Amino acid sequence: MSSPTDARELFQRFEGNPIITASDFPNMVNAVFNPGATVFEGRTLLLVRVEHRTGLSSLAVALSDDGLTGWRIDPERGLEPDPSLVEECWGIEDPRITRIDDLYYVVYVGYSAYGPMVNLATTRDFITWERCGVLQPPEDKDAALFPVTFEGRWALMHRPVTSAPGLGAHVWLSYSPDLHYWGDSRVLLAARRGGWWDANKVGLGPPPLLTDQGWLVCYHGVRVTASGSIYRLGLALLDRDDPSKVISRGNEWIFGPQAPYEQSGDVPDVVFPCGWILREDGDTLHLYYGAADSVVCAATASLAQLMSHLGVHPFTRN
Ligand code: BMA
Repeated sequence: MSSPTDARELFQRFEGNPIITASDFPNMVNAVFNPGATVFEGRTLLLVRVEHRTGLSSLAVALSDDGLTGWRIDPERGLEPDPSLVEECWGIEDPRITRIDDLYYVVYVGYSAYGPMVNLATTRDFITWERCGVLQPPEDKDAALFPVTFEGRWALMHRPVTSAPGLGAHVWLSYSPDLHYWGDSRVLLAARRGGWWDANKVGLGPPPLLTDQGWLVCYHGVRVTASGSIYRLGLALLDRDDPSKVISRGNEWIFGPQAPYEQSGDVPDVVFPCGWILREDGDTLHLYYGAADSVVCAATASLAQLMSHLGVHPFTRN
C-alpha cells in the first residue's frame, strides 16, 4: 500500500486534515462527515452531516474563505429533519448540492420509517428551505441532480438497492420533466463483480462535474473483506449531451482510506465524498469527504491529471 502522502497519487490530502471535527461544534455531537459542497457568497460552504448522540443526523453549515482553512460553523444556517415527515423521521444524511444560478438544489438521504430514500429541498441562503418532496422511494441513496436539463428533462443519478441476494447495488440514471415524476430509468454504472475493487456495490459521490470532455463522475466502490468493507473512489466520464452514454470508466480506484483518520473511527476504512469544487483556475479540484464516518477532510487534485488518467485507463465492464 502506498503512503497517504505519496506524490504519485492523483488526490493529495490537505495537510491540515481533518478540517472539521465534532469538537468544532458548540453542542456535544457524535460525528461530522459526508459534506456536500458549493460556493456561497464567494466562500466555500460545506453542508455537513452531523450525527447527534441520538444516532440521528441533521445538516450543518461550515464556511471558509479559501476552502481549506479557517472553517466556521454558522449556527443560523443548516437543515434539521422534520420529525413530522415520515420520509425523514430518522434524520437526514449525505447531501449533494447542485447550484443553478443562485438557487441551491440539495438532494439528501431521508432516513424514513421505510428505509433510506432520496429527497429534495431548495434554498437560496441555507436558512430558508423549500422541501420539494420525494425523488426516489426506499431503498435509494447517493443521488444528485445535473445542473442542466437534457432535452427539457432533469436528470438524476441515484443508487437503488434490490433485496434479491447477490445482484448488487448500481448507479442509475432517471429523468423528470418537473422534478416530481421520474422515469426512463436505466443502469448507468454497474458494480463490477468478482475480485474488482468496485464489485457488488457502487454509489455516486459528488454531483457530476461538466468538463470540456463530458461529465466527470466520482463514485465510491465497496469491497467486502474478512475485516469489513473498504470504501474507495473511482472515476467515469459521461457524454456531455447524453449522460446515459458512459464514455470511459477507470479500472483502478484513485483514492482510498490510507491516513489514520480514514482507517479508524466509527466506521473504519471509509472515504465518502459528497462534494467537490473546481476552483477559478479551472484545474484545481477540491474534494470534500467524510473519513471513517467521523470527521470531514479535504483533498486536492488537478482536473487535467484526472482526465488524462481516464484517457489511459480503458473501460472494462466486469
Ligand atoms: C453508506 C452511507 C454513508 C456512510 C457509508 C459508510 O451506506 O450510509 O453515509 O458513510 O455507508 O458507513
